[in-house]
Amino acid sequence: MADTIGGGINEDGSLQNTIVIDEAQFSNIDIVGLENADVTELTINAPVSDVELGLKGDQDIAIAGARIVDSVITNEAGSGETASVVIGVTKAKNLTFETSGKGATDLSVPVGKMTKPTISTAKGNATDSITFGSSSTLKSADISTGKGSDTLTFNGRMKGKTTVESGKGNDVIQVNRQNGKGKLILSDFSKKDTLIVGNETFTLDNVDDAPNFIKFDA
Ligand SMILES: [Ca+2]
Repeated sequence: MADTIGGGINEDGSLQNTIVIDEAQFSNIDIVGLENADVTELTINAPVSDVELGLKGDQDIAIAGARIVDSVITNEAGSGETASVVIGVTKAKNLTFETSGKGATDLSVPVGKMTKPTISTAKGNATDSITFGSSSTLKSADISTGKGSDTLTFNGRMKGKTTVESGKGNDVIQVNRQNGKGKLILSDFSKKDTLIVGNETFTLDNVDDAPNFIKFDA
């Protein structure tokens, strides 16, 4: 039986994020700052699965600790708002990040492994930022960021095949990856987009010179 935590209104009128978790796993998560705080901090004490987080855009969320599997984070923030989430768990497997509202996404994975995530931000003009830090390992991601000028940063180890559909807008894709044999596929790289690899900058004009672990076909 799943329980919903949060979802209320703080004293300042801001909306609380929501957490849906099976009762049997409840003791595996410590939750701090769900009420009347700027950041909701989740500490995963023991692996959890099928957790659902709803981000309202008023409170940031930071997740640390042990493994999370088959979980869903939904950006429910409204237009003009930004849902910020930091995921720094040991391993996040089969994470789905989806966006039901028109709000922007600021997603950061500073450390830990993220395997087979599906990340999709608002289809509208929201400006999204997705960052994988130098101590992270990303494997086989599927990312789409819609319209708006989005920034995607891959500074960690990359494995498998990661596909990015950055949509319309002046998108910037920065790659400073550590070792790893992964491929990065920029399926809709257009003349408005910029690819930065190390200290080299590529546009559609010179994209043939980009390192060959980066592909431009769907
Ligand atoms: Ca875009």
